[in-house]
Amino acid sequence: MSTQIVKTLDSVSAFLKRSHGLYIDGGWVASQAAGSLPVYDPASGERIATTADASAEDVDRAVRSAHRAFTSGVWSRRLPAERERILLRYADLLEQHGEELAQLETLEQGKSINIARAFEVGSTLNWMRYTAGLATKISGRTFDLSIPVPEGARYTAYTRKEPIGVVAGIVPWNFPLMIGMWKVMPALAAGCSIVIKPSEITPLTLMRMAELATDAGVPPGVFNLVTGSGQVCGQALTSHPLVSKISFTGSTATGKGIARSAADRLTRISLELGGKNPAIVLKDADPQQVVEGLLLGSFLNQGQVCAASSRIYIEAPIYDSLVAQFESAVKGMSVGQGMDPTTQINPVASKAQQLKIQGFLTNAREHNAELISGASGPDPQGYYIAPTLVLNPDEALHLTREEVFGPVLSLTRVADAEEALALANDSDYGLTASLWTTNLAAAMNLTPRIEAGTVWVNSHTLIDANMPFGGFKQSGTGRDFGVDWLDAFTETKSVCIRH
Ligand code: TXE
Repeated sequence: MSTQIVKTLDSVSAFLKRSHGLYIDGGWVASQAAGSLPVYDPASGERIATTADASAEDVDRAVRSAHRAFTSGVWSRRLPAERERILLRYADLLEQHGEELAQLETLEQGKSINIARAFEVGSTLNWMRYTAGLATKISGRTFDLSIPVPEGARYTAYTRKEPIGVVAGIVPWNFPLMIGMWKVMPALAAGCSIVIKPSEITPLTLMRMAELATDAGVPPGVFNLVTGSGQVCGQALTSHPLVSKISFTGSTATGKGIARSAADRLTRISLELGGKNPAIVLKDADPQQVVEGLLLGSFLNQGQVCAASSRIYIEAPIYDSLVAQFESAVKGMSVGQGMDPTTQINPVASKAQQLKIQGFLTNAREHNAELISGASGPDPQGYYIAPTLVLNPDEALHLTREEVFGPVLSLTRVADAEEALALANDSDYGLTASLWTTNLAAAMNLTPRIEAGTVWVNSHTLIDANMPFGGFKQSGTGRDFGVDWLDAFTETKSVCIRH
């Protein structure tokens, strides 16, 4: 065994061995359901933990607890500065337990320990502190009104932003800790209570974060967590009548189903769904910047990133030379387990995801697509996919239009920027895109014509707490991050005063 492999902390081993329940009212409780769900290490396929498989009754208990906490005012009517201070303390606790949480994430999700430390822990800290600060910035506006009756009366109105109530947070498995905190933090900063459901594939880090919330001073019931399947636990949570808002990140198909059921009660929803994100490379682009930036943008977290670049359109004069550089980079990538910090490509998160990606590649081979692959994984039981380039895929290939969510990147030769733009926009998705050029006029002309919620120029996938993020078209509704983030977790109340 390589000496490079990070030694698992005793606290991580102890956490994995625990008998896990549901986090309700500030502590662990047993599920009323008999079943359980395994958690596997994607590097070996071995079971590393067992979690509860919550029933609809369990979910009802969690939502009622959150609702009681909300209506009691113990959090929702607390001074904003007190909420801010507790949430900042919560971030400090993540920092103190950073290595433990990074290791748990690598073990349940498969990603590199470097990425777990830098993103799941490091970036999440930035988001947590940014969002904690929003608790003290919630504000409305004042208005003079022109209502003419009764004669002589005057009216002044103002708006209040009030916490929306109980939030249901549904979290996927690609960045479980970070995306989980993208739901917990704005909900708590706004004064809401939350019931969060991690993915059944990767529940562990959020379970630990539930305990740390209590340690930070978040009152019992304000942050409840249920583990279970999407079909039972997720469905019961998103359709619960006491849930006022659903914040969902996941597949477009599941998101549409949740939107349909939310329509019955007009439950507020934010949906952050999939992407099939294009990159347009013009002939004047800096080749080194392109290759480095798009390797990161495409292969980070094995391509399991909703914002990942997955189809690259390159102007003909530089196509061959860029393909050669991508090929040599992909063939040189080291593949191995996430706990080995020297590896660049790690297993994907689940057997199901591995099979799904393999299906896309089989379909491409059946259509005689030109594929270039790097090394495969060391352990046949692990969920490895070799990093792969697909050259000039045609419409017959499923991967041309569908989200692969794996280390698979297509490179297509185009005649000019207009052809690239037409192909880039020819998608049901519209989450992110990037444009690579040193020509300022071209950048300014093209960015408004790209149909995507985020457009990067000369970078891709780099997000920030202060920059709104969300999708055009079927990539979702609503925006996360930025100074207006809490709007989605509040209702606006107009107060009209006659005087
Ligand atoms: O997602 P699901 P899956 C894409 C990616 C991936 C594909 C399938 O292409 O290959 O989706 O992944 C919960 N009511 N993304 O099947 O089903 C589920 O338990 C309520 C992109 O894992 O959307 C989990 O917690 N909840 C994405 C969460 O939804 C339900 C990240 C996501 O699972 C539910 C992940 C239901 N009926 C996958 N059914 C991104 N945007 O980053 C499932 N869930």
